[in-house]
Amino acid sequence: MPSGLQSSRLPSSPQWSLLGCGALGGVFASLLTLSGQPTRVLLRDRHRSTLHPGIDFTSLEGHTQLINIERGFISQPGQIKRLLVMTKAGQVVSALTPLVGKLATGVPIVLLHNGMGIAEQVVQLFPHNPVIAGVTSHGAMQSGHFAFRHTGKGETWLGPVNEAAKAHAALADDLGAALGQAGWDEQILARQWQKLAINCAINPLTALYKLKNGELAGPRFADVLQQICVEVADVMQAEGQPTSGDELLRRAMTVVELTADNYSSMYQDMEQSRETEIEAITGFLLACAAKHGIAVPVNQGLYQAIKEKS
Ligand code: KPL
Repeated sequence: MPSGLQSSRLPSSPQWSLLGCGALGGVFASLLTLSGQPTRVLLRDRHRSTLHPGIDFTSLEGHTQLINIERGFISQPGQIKRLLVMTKAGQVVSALTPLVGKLATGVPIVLLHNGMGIAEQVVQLFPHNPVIAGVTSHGAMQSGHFAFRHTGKGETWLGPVNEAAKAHAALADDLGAALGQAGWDEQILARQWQKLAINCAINPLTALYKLKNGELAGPRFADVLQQICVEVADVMQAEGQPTSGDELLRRAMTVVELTADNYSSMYQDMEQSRETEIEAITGFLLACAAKHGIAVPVNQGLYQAIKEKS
């Protein structure tokens, strides 16, 4: 059963090590630090020679402050007590691989990225660690070198990927103390699918047409959004996730409204010439569709268009 959303503040907690300091990683690192929880960012070794100022963090209310944050490097990670992985989906495995053999058994690994199909690979890499999957609807933007803006307050849900992770529901309480809301849900797979559906609907279209999320509410996108959602619903049903195209469309349009002024992460990635998460989002959907022999032509077309433009 899902637990309620938590926002309790715990007196002291083990240090968070954050892997991946992009827009969302930077915002989470800032919010965790501001909540008084010991936090550091783990950078890749190629960043050793780069200048690392403090984090220039702009809150939802528009207040900017400089946050001093401890840094470590992946080749010499020191003692990791709990690991929060916030790299892009496509970089999770390569970022974690150098930590194989260096992470103590039992250290929880929390994965917070868009898309699906990655957590299973992490369980194979770290068979003796609790692996936790998360979904979040917080909005974030990177506005410069180590400069991050929190652009939307959302919910965060965590849940176990493997058996060992089931003992770590308290991680959601600590995240909740920093983010305002976070909850633990044993059925995290269902939430991952719901988020995947929203990402399939919003991310490729906003990236291809260079739109803010809210612009998808216009009448010219009504048909394509409905087709995307019907195809995703077909695949979800085949995967044992009961839903309908209408339900997914309603959820996607709610997010379009709530994040109307935001640029999707895929839009931001394309603008910055970064690798997008299309493989873990639409690519994952296409792989599941192929497994069940389901045609998903609209999502297929969007996948190809993003690949060609990237
Ligand atoms: O998760 C998102 C993203 O941009 O990746 C959405 C929900 C679409 C919000 O922008």
